Amino acid sequence: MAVLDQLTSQQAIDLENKYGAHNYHPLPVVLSRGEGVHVWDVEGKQYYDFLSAYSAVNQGHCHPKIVNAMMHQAQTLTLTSRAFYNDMLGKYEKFACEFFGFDKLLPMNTGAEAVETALKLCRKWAYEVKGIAENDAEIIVCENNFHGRTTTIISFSNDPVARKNFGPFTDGFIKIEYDNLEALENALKNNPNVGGFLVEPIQGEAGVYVPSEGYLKKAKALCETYNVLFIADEVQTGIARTGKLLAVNHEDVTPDILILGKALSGGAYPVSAVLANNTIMDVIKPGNHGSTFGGNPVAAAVAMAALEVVKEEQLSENAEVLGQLFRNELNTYIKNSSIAKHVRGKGLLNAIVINDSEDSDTAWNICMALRDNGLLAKPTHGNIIRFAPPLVMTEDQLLDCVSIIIKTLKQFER
Ligand code: IF1
Repeated sequence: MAVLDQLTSQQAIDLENKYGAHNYHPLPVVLSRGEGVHVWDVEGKQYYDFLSAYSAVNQGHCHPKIVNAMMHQAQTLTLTSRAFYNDMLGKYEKFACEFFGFDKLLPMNTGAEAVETALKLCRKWAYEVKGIAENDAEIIVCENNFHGRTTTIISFSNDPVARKNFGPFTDGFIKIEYDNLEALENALKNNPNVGGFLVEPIQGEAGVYVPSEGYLKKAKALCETYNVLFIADEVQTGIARTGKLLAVNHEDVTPDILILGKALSGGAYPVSAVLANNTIMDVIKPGNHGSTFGGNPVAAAVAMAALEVVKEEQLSENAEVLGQLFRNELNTYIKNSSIAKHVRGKGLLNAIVINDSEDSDTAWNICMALRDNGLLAKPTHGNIIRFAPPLVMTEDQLLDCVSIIIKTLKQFER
């Protein structure tokens, strides 16, 4: 079969099953085109995308401004490595530092790489600025976190499926309950060697857990009191997803280290970044850290275009308004529903809790029915379905999706 022959959905699935590692269990739908809030399968059926590639496609699929920037740079200069300078990286670094309000940016490619970078940066700052004895630095993390899939990151995960048989693990992490300031203060008080606190402003994969009002602000204040770096992982919550440019903006919190990924490129290209001010970032010297593709010209061009779209199309404001509408509409339905228990979220990062046990396949079956009804979503854990459409959605499209979701949920009412 010539590789470019048009496959049927089943043929595409069979090829992945036969030749691809089975590290995912995708919903059985085979997509071949995306534009804005829509994707199409190989048979030509149209869907609303309510996952946005886990909040990487905030700007909508194949946004013309982003694609044009990528195409232009791809025909000009794709990669120099950091062995030499190029004419795009400095422009991008300046643009992004001014966009988010930091002195410096360290460019990487995936979210996990950016998280690893932030951990290394925090540790180096802990030894060279805070004065913790080398190899004694601790970083506080939260139970039920998700920060990526590298060995160090899963070392502080409590997801058995993500950890089993991948040991031995990396030391130097203290786990505390999410959204618990007393736990944070105790950890800070009882551990003099803490260099940083790594936290998701909203725990996405855990099930879109929005912390109590004021949690982030008070957590940052505690970190200041104990001279510990507040590290915000905004890979999923950033880039306008929660109704502000960054989720920490809801509480006017400025992190010491900011981690970005996913929609930093609008889903067009792997782009991630770590931002910090000079007192922190200047501990990094030549040879300390890097990557072949980190800061490549295509990534620079794509990220600048993706961030311009956020501003030009007022995606934060749109996410805020449509998010409120989504939760209001779903809450009205949930009042009389036997299948949906709860809707929660911020901006257009939301989730519905299904009235069934965590190990039931009801949430999966609902997502299969949503697919049949023309909307794509996927459960996070067990009985929780995440709903995260592209932020370019219109009110009419959102209301159309709400009616599809409610119509589908009603099919499961007992
Ligand atoms: C998968 C969800 C999971 C992230 C946060 C870092 C990363 C992610 C807050 C790492 C990545 C992705 C990874 C993908 C599914 C998805 C995800 F929460 F977004 F749904 F798994 F939890 N920090 N999240 O959410 O970024 O290296 O992937 O670029 O691994 O299954 P990455």
